[in-house]
Amino acid sequence: MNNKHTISIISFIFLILSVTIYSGCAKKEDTVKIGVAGPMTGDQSKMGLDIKNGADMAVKEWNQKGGVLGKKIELLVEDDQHDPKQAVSVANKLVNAGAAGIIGHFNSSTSIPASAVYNKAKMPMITPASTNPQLTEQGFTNVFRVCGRDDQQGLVAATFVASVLKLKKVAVIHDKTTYGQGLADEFVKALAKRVEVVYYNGVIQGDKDFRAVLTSMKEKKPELLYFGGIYPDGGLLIKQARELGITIPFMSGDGVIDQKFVEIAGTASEGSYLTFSPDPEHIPGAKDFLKNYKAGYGEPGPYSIYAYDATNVMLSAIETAKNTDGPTVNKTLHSMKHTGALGEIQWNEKGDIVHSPYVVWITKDGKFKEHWKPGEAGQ
Ligand code: ABU
Repeated sequence: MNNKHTISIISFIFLILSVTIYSGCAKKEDTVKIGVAGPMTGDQSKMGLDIKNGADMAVKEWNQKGGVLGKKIELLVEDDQHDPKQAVSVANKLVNAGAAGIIGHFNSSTSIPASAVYNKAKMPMITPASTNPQLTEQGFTNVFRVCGRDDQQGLVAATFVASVLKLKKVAVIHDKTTYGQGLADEFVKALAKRVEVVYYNGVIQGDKDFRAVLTSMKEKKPELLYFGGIYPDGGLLIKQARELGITIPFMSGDGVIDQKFVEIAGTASEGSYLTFSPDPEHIPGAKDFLKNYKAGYGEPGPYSIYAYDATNVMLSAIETAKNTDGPTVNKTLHSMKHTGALGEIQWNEKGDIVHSPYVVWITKDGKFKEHWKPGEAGQ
């Protein structure tokens, strides 16, 4: 090969490298990508879409003010179909797409396996809704939640049953999922033998007929039915219980508190006790969120505001860190005190919020109303 040829080949390689490096940089610098993942289709899609809308609203507000780090923010929406395997696939997709952070997932059974993928990539993850304690017990420095935990939620439910309702015998049914069974077990643990569990059983999530389980439960004469699971099954369970003449109170957690529960159960939803955080309608800082969300997306679901706060705190951390480097943003999140629509967000070393938020709500005239909070009379 003569010198002329060598120079031409080197020039060609240099040109290709320059184009590749330039186009790579240009692509990377276009936008800051934030992922949002949850069940966007299927029977739990109401929750996934609520979360997507909350994140979307926050991103739009940031973009109207110029974005973050001088770039527009792009929301990457992924559907995990509340399936753990699909969640891992979605997590890999978001990592490969170069997302700077993830808002999600909804289900603890998807957040936990997906968190391992994000952890490997050192990508910050803030779940608005996954309450199973295990998520933040893995020692991951990139995992955060803006909701509470099921050990806190189970304790509030158990205190209410034992000290306010003063019951002696309860039945516990769960949906065999990480969240549903986990919450049911936390409730049983927190009863601490003050109340006898006369019936304990699991059902298959998505089943349409719970009559056999309810009939065997009825024979044990419990004074309350506690359910660990999500609204599609919770709604059907209490509807069929009432059809079988079971009149005892029904109690469940944050996976059930949605208008879809009322739609499915109808009048059987009346009087249901549900644990969740306090009503944003009574939180002054939530006023603008509620007004703007209703104007843009309709009535907010229980976790819309959590997704909004999670997205805002993620973007604030990126802005404070002055870059999208995962470890730097994770460190920033750990040291942040952020005032969100729901109030102050501050995390402990595990990534759990410092204050437990749970109160007991009741279903009345097809709506949810705050009913009792720890510390009130009756304990
Ligand atoms: N916490 C409500 C349901 C979502 C989950 O933790 O699975």
